[in-house]
Amino acid sequence: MFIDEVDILIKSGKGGDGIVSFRREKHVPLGGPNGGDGGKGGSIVFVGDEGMSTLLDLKFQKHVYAKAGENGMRKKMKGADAKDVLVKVPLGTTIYREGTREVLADITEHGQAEIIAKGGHGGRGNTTFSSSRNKAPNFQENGGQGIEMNLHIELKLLADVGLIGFPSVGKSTLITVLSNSRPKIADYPFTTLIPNLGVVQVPGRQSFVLADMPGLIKGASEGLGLGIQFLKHIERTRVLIHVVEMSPESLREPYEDYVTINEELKNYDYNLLERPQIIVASKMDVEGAEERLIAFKKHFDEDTLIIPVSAIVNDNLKELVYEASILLETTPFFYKKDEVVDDYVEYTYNEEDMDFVINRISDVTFDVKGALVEKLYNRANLDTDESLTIFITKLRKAGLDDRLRDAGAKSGDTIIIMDLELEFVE
Ligand SMILES: Nc1nc2c(ncn2[C@@H]2O[C@H](COP(=O)(O)OP(=O)(O)OP(=O)(O)O)[C@@H](O)[C@H]2O)c(=O)[nH]1
Ligand SMILES: [Mg+2]
Repeated sequence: MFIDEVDILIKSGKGGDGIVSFRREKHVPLGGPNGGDGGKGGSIVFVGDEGMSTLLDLKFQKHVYAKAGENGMRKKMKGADAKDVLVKVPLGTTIYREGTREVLADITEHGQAEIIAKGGHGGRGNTTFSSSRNKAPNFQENGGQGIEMNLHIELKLLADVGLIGFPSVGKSTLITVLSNSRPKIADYPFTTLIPNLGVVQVPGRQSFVLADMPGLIKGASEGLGLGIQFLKHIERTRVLIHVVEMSPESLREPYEDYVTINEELKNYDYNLLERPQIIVASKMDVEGAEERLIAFKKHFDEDTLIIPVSAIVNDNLKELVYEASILLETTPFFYKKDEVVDDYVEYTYNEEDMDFVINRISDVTFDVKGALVEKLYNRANLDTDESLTIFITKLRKAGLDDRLRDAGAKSGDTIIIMDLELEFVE
């Protein structure tokens, strides 16, 4: 089954909490702190895998969770880090944040790894907090929260060259003889239902990825047949091999075939017709093919390159592969005409997003929220005065006082931060 769109839920692991613990030894009345740090939570990492060509695995998985880091332990022992969860996807996979459609990653290379949800950091144990001023801190830090996110994932296969043409003209047979791909072909016309990719080796030149597409029929660009569903997979190809059957068994007229397919490409909105095409006259071993080829050629001028081939008797295939690789070298990448760069927001982690949001809820009361506040709050264990002081000091260092003043706060006003009620002191 070929799946090119899925929605999944991912959740990275929470970091392990640091702990408070003190050394207890016989004959030593006051042991020092020995609470260990928590381990890191597992991240969710997407990795490009050239061996894959569908998002089928994710379709069934529905959600991907990473484990939490272990809590710290006594004797300064750090909790174990949780393993990152690697999600393998085919090249050409784009990962969007569901809803906003923000692009989180575009996977185009084998082995390319993108952290989509980072695991929470491990919280510090009280050992880490001991200092000359405070030799016996009785507070710790909780691990950072994991990130939960709904993702929309889309696949547009990455191939350099695409095979197009009517059904049964010999596209799958070609990819089989030209590449390492082994799609299903039977003696009876076995229609390709999903795109296949194969790597074509070109002696002395760069190899390229060839895509075998389901056959197109008239009306494909309007959704007839498998057409539109798969046309998008040739959006990223740079060169098209347009296969036109010369065997009289096809019962259609080769030039009409050629025009019909080009018409479909034109009606599809990804500039597909602007891609350079290599016209391949297929099944030249069949009787009567030569005559049809001569008639076909009359519609073109002398310079048009038409390569007559037979996949069955291996005729002219080297030339075809060579021409394709030459064309590839001189052809730029194509983009959709109306591809608006604006709705394609590259995801970058921005420190400023982690700021304060201050709301004046009465004349003398201010509510402080924001990603930074939440992050620090989740990390702090606010049971002790000491950790409360640390929490507030961190907020002040991040510029909270200035922001409160900008919002109109005066000495003596009430500041609400999560479930804390504090007084603003100038
Ligand atoms: N005589 C001859 N038959 C061929 C040649 N290439 C393919 N065929 C036959 O044509 C039939 C269709 O070939 P496929 O490769 O499945 O055609 P396709 O273009 O992939 O068809 P769809 O997947 O339906 O679009 C098969 O029976 C092949 O054996 C050739 O060069 N010569
Ligand atoms: Mg096929």
